[in-house]
Amino acid sequence: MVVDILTLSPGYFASPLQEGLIGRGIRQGAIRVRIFHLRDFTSDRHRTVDDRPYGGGAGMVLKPEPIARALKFLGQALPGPPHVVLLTPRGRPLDQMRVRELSARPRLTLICGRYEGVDERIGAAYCHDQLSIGDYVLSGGEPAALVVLDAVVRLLPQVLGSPESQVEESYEDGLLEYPHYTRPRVFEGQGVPEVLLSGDHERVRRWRRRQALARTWEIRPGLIREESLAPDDLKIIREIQKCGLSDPHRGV
Ligand code: 6GU
Repeated sequence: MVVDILTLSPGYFASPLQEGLIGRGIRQGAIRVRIFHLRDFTSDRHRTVDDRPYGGGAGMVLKPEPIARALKFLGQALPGPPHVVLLTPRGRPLDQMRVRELSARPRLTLICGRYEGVDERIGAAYCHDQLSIGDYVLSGGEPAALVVLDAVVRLLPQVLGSPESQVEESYEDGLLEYPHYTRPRVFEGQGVPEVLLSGDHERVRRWRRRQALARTWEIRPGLIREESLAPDDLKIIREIQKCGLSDPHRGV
């Protein structure tokens, strides 16, 4: 997979691309990441990338021409057209389903907007998608590009250490994950739920499912679509609705 990032802060990416799973993915050749400075695609003496908004108001707007030039250049540089994504707080919310779709693309181009905005005509004419990473405002799309990259890389099958057990991870089945414990058995007065020490795999499985459902119900009820729940899960949800439950030490 080849990911191209268009940015006004190319230095921003220097160390994140060397670290962790992204760094490993790059070293293993599972993914190639290329950083392009938008200023390199300007054509005036001052290398101008932004301008005042039509209609007035505060802030500056990223001019369309440098972005268009960069995208045309990238389109030529490699075979196969890239999937072009504009990162903006006004985009559709990123979720694991979109991450999965993105990770299946052979080529991805991420455009880092600045929060004042990118000229609307870029989104309209050049972008397949506009994505936001959450309901808050960042000063630029660069952190969002790293978020997308991290989430995508960990799904690439060639990346060593990308978990096989991804179905158990938060969001892969639409639920938040159950709580985890490791040694010591007592930490600052807090124990470990007895069921996890029981060695009874079926009880552990049921407890984890119940915890996942309870946590999701409490913290992110919007993630639970009752019509798509299995009968067993629905039964658990009904019980949680009646008695409330996510204390890990109660209930199996
Ligand atoms: Cl993608 N960009 C900016 N500037 N702010 C954001 C965002 C993106 N997603 C959430 N907030």
